[in-house]
Amino acid sequence: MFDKILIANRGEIALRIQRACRELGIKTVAVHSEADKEAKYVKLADESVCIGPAPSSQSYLNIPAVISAAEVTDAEAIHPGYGFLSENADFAERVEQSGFVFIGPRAETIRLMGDKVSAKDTMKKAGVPCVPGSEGALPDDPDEIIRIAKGIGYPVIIKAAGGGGGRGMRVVHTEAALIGSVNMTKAEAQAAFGNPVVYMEKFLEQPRHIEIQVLADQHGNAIYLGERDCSMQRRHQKVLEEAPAPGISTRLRDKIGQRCADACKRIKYRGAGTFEFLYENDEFYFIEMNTRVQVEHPVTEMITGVDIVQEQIRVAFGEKLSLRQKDIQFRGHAIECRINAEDPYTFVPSPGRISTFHMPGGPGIRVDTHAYQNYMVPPHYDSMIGKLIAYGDTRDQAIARMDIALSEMVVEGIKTNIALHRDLMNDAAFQLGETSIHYLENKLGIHTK
Ligand code: MV4
Repeated sequence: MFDKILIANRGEIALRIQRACRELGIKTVAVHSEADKEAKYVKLADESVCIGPAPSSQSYLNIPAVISAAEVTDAEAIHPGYGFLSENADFAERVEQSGFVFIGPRAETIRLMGDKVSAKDTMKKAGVPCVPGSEGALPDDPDEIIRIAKGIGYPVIIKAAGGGGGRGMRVVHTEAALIGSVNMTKAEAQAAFGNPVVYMEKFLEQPRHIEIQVLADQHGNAIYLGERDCSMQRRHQKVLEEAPAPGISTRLRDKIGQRCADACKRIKYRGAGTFEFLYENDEFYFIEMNTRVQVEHPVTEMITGVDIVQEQIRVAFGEKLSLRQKDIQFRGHAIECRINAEDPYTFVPSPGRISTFHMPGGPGIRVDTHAYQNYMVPPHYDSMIGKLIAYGDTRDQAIARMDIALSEMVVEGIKTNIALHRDLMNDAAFQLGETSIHYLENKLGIHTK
């Protein structure tokens, strides 16, 4: 196994990766910005290197600084976590060219999935069901674009190949608005991503956002770890996630899961990955693939017992997956609430010093956080200060345990979204598992306007 890994990230995921390394007997190097000098995971790491000033552009996104830190500490591999450099193909390439192992897929896979047109084309060919739409990029000829939209049927959505995660999209309801919208999306895509390529899909009105977790090794093995429902979101920021997704049958899970695992084998995928789908009228439609570990991976760990981060490290080292598909059993239900330093209803960030910090406990409760009493939440980064995960034999038990855990949780000195999560645990539609990607924004609209 690796002797030493550099963790190119911060916050709760830096701590999470460090814990996985410890259990595997691997030494850790923390890299940090000047704003994160006092962080818990920096103190707990075997070694640490300051890689730059607070702004992430000068520290966590500074590729030469990260690679130099690996060189001076003699680390063998780099774990990128999520966000920052985790889906940067150029970074993955430079890590490997410098003689380190990138804990993630090959650079070429990251590049393929980063372009949403090539990602969709690849998955369609691999037998993964996709949203009906244009065959690849839209052509320049307006008449042809009009013909494609007619074939799909309105409403349609125009998406940028370089976008993803909700950036660079436009819904079109009528033929009269089509060409103007395409041209506007192309111009925005060029400005934002340096790539004017756009494609077209049928616009699904009330879908759920359900994703499939996969793991693949370098020996041709790939498995799926079931799905997560991430529909509860606001402005493309997930608020809570759960596994399994309410109402998905074992048969449908196995069918879509196997398609994803087979696609991984076909493209020689390596590591952990997530297939994002829109789910409507009992059908899955692929939209994008994430080539990193995700924030919400713990809900899958809770219902499968698989340590996803340890598996990432093992397969990066070249080991075979420690589990076969038949070893994977889905048991119980897990919910994750993202705890953010923000106003619970305006969502305005609320950095500052945490004066009081009490975490909940008890059966089925897991807390992944780097925060502590007197911790200063820096204003420079994402506002997530931790994740509260509740497991139960049933969804109702997981909700009840989450509500109790939230009631025990005390975070003072900054604002948090704990009150919003309590509200959601007691929301009738959430309790019935009857929500869509638009549910939270509609609910908040009614309460705040
Ligand atoms: C869509 C869609 C409806 N129809 N595609 C937004 C993020 C990006 N990953 C894809 N997104 C969407 N694509 C079709 N054909 C609606 C969304 C969407 C969405 C998707 C997942 C989670 C939250 C969302 C919020 C608004 C829109």
